Amino acid sequence: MTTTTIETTTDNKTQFLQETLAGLHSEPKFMRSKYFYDATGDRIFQQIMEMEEYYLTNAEMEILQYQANQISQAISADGSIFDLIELGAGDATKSIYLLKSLLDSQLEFSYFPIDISAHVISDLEENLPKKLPGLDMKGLNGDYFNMLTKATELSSRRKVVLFMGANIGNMSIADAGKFCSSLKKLLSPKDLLIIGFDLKKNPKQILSAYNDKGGITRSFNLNLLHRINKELDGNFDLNNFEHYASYDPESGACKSYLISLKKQIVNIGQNAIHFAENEDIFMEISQKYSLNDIDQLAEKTGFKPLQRFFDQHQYFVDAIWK
Ligand code: AVJ
Repeated sequence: MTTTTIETTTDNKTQFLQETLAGLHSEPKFMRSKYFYDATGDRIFQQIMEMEEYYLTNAEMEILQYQANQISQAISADGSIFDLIELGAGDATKSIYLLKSLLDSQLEFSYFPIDISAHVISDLEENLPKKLPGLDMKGLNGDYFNMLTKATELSSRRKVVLFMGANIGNMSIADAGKFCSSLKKLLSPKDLLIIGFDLKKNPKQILSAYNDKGGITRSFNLNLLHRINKELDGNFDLNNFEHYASYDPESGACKSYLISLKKQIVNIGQNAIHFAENEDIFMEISQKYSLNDIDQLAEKTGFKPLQRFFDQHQYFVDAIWK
């Protein structure tokens, strides 16, 4: 079933425009962080993952490197035939360890990586089969739920859903609850969810991961303005906006903003957006969890926590829910 076609939702651009305008006409203003990932955004995110301050990647990498076999055993406990569906697959550097272990265990599965970035999906389709001979895969480009529904149409085997990389962190706790409930409704009782959370820890460590000295996170945020200029005929002056990150240890919410440095009007096509001096655009949440928060999320969304896997510092956890 290895193919090179990419399933893309139509009207991506119309949706990008509508969601952007809706956010910028709201009070307070916001943008959707899923739009960070154009080709440039993908590249900057790679740089973020290599930053000294961004501890998340190494932590989850360590989990996959050393515990892939245990995770693989947990997956196959209910049978050796299944589909592995990965939400927000990225470059799959972490999942490769798990995929290797599953292939080595002679399990019968297809891999469906889903990503919002078309570029990411075409790279995966090009490179993964070379790295993992014998892997049966099909990449799906689009929103999680559209593509998850598509994957369930393509196959009716038991599903193992991978949602790693702390991607759940890009939702508020309330939205994460809605997301997990909807996901649970799409799944059958034997299906599994493997979900990665960044854990609450020293607030300074968290804040510096999103406010790095080199200004990479700053350019990651500003790149969305650049993307709007390019793709939606906008005229943001990037010099007139400043990156601001905050972390609240009580709620675990790490948030980033762009602050308008002056009163200004920005045009997006025919639409005029007014900014007051020091007005903020909420760009992204990276929610941090305690172990208790995680169990509560599972419980209120109908999942049963089965197992969890930590890195040596307990910065991060990959939890298996049924
Ligand atoms: C890809 C959502 C896990 O929130 O840590 C990194 C994205 N944004 N630095 C995160 C991100 C700024 C990242 N996730």
